[in-house]
Amino acid sequence: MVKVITYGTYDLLHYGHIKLLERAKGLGDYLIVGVTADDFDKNRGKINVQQSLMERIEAVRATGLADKIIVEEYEGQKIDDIRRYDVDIFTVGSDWVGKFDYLNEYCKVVYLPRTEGISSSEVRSKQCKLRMGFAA
Ligand code: C2G
Repeated sequence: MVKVITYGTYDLLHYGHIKLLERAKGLGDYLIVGVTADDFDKNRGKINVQQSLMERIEAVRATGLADKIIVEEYEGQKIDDIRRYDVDIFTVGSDWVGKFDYLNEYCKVVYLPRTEGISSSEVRSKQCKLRMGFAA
């Protein structure tokens, strides 16, 4: 059985995330998704996250693509997870090309092309414009 792992914040889950998860699942037989804890995101500079960890986990669960969902809480956890779950493939979007090459020591690393034209920031800003539109 080929085990695949991927990580993300998955704030305001959109089709870019879903396409990534679908392709990650397609790389193997069993997909583990690591959802970032709120503090972990703050520490890595992601301060605009709108949804709580539980909401983001629930959104990933609802896709039906994850066989297992875990929480990413600390720097260096990826290596621990790959060992703990006996992972064969680590994958993430192409916005991270090169950043996770160090994991090649532990498993295969695959960068999947990012979906163009959609991001959590865009969804957040559209939400904001919509709210302002209603208020006007
Ligand atoms: N993604 C994508 N296309 C988009 C937006 C995101 O393929 N238009 C991918 C990202 O490359 C990532 C996943 O969807 O693989 C989740 O994206 P984010 O929630 O933005 O998470 P990210 O900050 O990339 O965290 O330890 C955390 C991970 O390293 C990745």
